[in-house]
Amino acid sequence: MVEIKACIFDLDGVVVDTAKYHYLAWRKLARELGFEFSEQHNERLKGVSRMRSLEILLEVGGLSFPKDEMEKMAAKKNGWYLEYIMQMTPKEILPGAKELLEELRRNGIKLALGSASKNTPVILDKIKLTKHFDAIADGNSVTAAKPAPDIFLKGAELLNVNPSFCVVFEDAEAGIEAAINAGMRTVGIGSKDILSKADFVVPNLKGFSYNTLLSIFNK
Ligand code: B16
Ligand code: MG
Repeated sequence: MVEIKACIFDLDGVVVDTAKYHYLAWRKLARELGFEFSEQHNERLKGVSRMRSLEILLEVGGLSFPKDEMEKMAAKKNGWYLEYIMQMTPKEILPGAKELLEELRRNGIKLALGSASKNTPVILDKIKLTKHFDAIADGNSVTAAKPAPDIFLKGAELLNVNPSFCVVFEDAEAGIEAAINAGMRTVGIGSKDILSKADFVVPNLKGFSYNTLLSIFNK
């Protein structure tokens, strides 16, 4: 039996689908640079940091630039991305996520958000979920990107819970690896093929309850 004291949620792909906005902004940058960036290419950017995303994008376009140019490009893309996320509303919370957060809190489970995104505070504010979390570990407080365990370890530290009592909800392979590297349990959100390293995989959080969590881990 595994005692569960805390749950840590990834943001993009678990609580909201911001990947579609990242995609539109990256595609705009790619077009400006003279090449097409497909949705399939965009899959490679999920869960990955902003600068690593840009490196992958430039790799797709067969281009390379000095570091200072890359910083400017990343800032430009983020400006476009911000225009999209500023329009977000609570309607964009993915099915089941808010209900699960509320039920977990009622059952005494501590809650953290663990995301690579530096825009986490803005997004949580727009979808009105900031107060649903006891702690926030994001790209502003942690520099080492997933699959490094740092973001999730920071979340556990802020909650004052030992990593072995934490369950991470993640949609990206790099995120599942980060959670495993942190010594935590994992629930993958998405496809079993991609998230094969997770303890358990569900297609989304719809209908996922506190009892589901207990039935998976309290055996
Ligand atoms: P930003 P997550 C990640 O969010 C996204 O999946 C990834 O595509 C993005 O590059 C990264 O955040 C950084 O985002 O540019 O807003 O700092 O899945 O860790 O919640
Ligand atoms: Mg994600």
